Amino acid sequence: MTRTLQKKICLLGDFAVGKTSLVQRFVHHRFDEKYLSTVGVNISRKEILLDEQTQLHLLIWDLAGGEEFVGPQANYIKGASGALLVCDLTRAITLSALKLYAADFHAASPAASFVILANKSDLTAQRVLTENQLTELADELSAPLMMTSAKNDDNVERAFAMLADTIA
Ligand code: G3D
Ligand code: MG
Repeated sequence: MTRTLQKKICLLGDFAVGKTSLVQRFVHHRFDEKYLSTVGVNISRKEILLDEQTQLHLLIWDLAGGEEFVGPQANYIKGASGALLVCDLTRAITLSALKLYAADFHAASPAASFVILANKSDLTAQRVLTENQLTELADELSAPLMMTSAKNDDNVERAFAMLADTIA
């Protein structure tokens, strides 16, 4: 006997940290070098086999840039079971912004889980965020942390799978 769960997750993070690229990589197995600014909300669907009995249908909500995030009453964070909090290793400000996203999200969905993604790990020469800064936020939010590269397909599948495991 199999059971099917359906869960909504959101991607949160500042403009251009790589949210859409991560979803593209995870859902479609590709990375689009061409820049496509997200307008509004994109909803993608992905089926994950959690174990032999359980199939998870993930509804992945990819939000527009940080400046369009309108707080806990926003429909797109309502009903979400979890969120990927994405920062860009080459821009320090994108890490501090995650506290605000986490607070708004938590206010709307107190039981929801987070996984923090430090994206663009391929850009080693431009990296500014330190291990300490990252683990400090991870400790504060009690959330796991993963270094990802949507470009090189590094840890992307594992990051989504980690969130899927915690919400299922
Ligand atoms: P957003 O959805 O968070 O706004 P996007 O971010 O997915 O649109 O990505 C913003 C820019 O970062 C894009 O580049 C994209 O190609 C790039 N990017 C995303 N993920 C990675 C990554 O892991 N490594 C590298 N090197 N670049 C990445 P442009 O140049 O088009 O702005
Ligand atoms: Mg986007």
